[in-house]
Formats: sequence, C-alpha cells, structure tokens
Amino acid sequence: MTKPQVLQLNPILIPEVNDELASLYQMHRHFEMADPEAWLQEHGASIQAVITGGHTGIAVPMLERLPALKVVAVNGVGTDAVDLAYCRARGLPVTATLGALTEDVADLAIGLLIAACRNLCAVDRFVRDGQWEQHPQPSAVPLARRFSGMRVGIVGLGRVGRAVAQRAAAFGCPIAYTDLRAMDDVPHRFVPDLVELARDSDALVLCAAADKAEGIVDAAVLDALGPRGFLVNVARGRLVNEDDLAAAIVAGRIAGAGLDVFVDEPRVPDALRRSDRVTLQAHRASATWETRAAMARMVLDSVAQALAGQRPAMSLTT
Ligand code: 8YV
Repeated sequence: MTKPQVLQLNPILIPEVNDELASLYQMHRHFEMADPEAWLQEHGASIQAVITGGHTGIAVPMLERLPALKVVAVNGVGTDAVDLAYCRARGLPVTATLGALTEDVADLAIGLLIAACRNLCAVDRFVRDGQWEQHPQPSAVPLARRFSGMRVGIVGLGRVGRAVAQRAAAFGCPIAYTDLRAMDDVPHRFVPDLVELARDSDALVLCAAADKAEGIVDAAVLDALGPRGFLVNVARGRLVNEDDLAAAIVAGRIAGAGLDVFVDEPRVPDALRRSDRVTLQAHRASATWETRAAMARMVLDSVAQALAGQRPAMSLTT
C-alpha cells in the first residue's frame, strides 16, 4: 500500500519525530527541493497533509494547488500566516500546538526583560572584548535598572501573557494588561487603551496574536512608555512599527528592548542591531528540546487524526 503523501514546509528538529514521520508517510521536504515549483505542479494533487511553521504558515495560492489536502498542521501556536477563514470555508482543519510552548515563551520574555534592564549582553561584550581590564573603574559600565517590582504591562493575556504575568508577579511586579476584553478570572488590572497601558508601565511585554493587531506598537505607544521604559516582544514582529521602534531606541525615547521576533525575519534593522540597549534573539522562544519535542508530537497526532478521518483535537477551523 502506498503511504499518504505529506508536504513539509519547515524542518522539525526532533530526530525521532522525523523518523516516525518517514516511517508512516511519504515525506516531501519543500525546503530541500531543487525546484519546488515544478514539484508542486507535478505532485500537488496527491498531497494529503501539510506541516508548516507558526510564523511561516502557508499561502492561499499554494493551498489551492493541494486539492486533496486533509489538514494543515502548524508546528507552532500562532496561525496568523494561514488564512483561517479560507480553510474554514473549505472545511480544512488547521491545527496548532496549543499549550505546548507557553512556559518556554514566558521564560524567554522574562529573560529578555532582565537582559534588557540589566544590560546583560552589553556587559557581556564589555568583558569578552577585554574592555573591563582596560577600564576597571566602576563608572565604565553604566548603572542598570531594577527588574523586581517594575510595573509590567502585558499586551495580550492569552496563555503566554498569563504565564508571563505569573512569573513577573513572583518578582513583585504589579501587572496590568490590555486585550480585546477584560478577563474576570485574573487578578490583574485591565487597561483597554494601549497608550494608557504603556504610560502606566515600566515594561511592556507583547504576547498578542498578530492577525488583528499589526503595527499597534507605534511612536505614540513608545513615547507613552517613555525614556525609562522597556519593550519586550515574544509574539510577532508585525505588532510593532519597527521604524518607530528603531527611531525611539536611537533617540533614547525608550530605555531599551528585548526582541525575539521581527517584521521581516531573519532581517533585523541595522539601528536595532547596532544599539547596546537592545537585546536580540533569533525567534527562539519555543526553541528548547522539551518544547519542540512536545510540539512535534502534537503535529504527528494532528496529521494522524486527520488522515484517519477524525477531526484533529487541535483543529481551530473545523
Ligand atoms: C516557532 C512560533 O518558532 O509558535 C509560533 O507561532 O512562531 C514559534 O514557536 C515556529 O512556529 C516554529 O516552527
């Protein structure tokens, strides 16, 4: 019997899961194809499942070339790069790895916040480059800012936002948040207006889905956050107007930023790369063995359920 055909758009880094996928399905790794266009032309009609990444998703024109498709399994929690309305109308399950990466993303948010306000990366470079020996006087390194007790404003109080709140609360930080609506099951203060939240916060942590929130962090929000305020983004680069952010960093209109995600990854604006007040990551928030293994297993399950004719448990559209 021929195996079901699966198109994989992004690598999975867990060897056991790759072995299992290869034993169950005929895997087609789009990212390794010499001529993906010609391949799609010839084989698109036989593909029954797509595996893709959270921020890369799959575009509608490609979905239209996969008429036998039974599932889009997103190896991530963000599905903003998949047209859910289109998939819903087509009766196509789109699955996500809901809940698998919450803890790691929240951990990195706190890590970035501490790195930003304590200048961890700049001071690391100061030591590494031999500068400490040349400038041993304590004034050679500027004083940092205390994280414990900072007023933390969370943008998007979903799973990740709540996990960030829990961690920040353990550091004695008063928490406020904004979202589409107030939530009655949390003790945190709801602030409907983002500018007002920024004005009331020492650190703004972005945890929101990007689909309806493109560019919400702009010059007005950054100015409200102010020259003693920090921005952390572990959600999507598109939430931020990156030109406004770069200008605010360069001019010292905000104190610093910790960024894991960018508008046009892997490109990071020069002004952000050059600034010592910005701590950078390469979209790594979910990138631990533990989380990536749990995510990959959920992807396996979703594909298996869909190909067995069941509604995948993690489906967002069916
Ligand atoms: C991953 C993500 O980097 O979950 C998401 O939405 O963006 C990230 O966790 C990505 O999905 C890995 O493929």
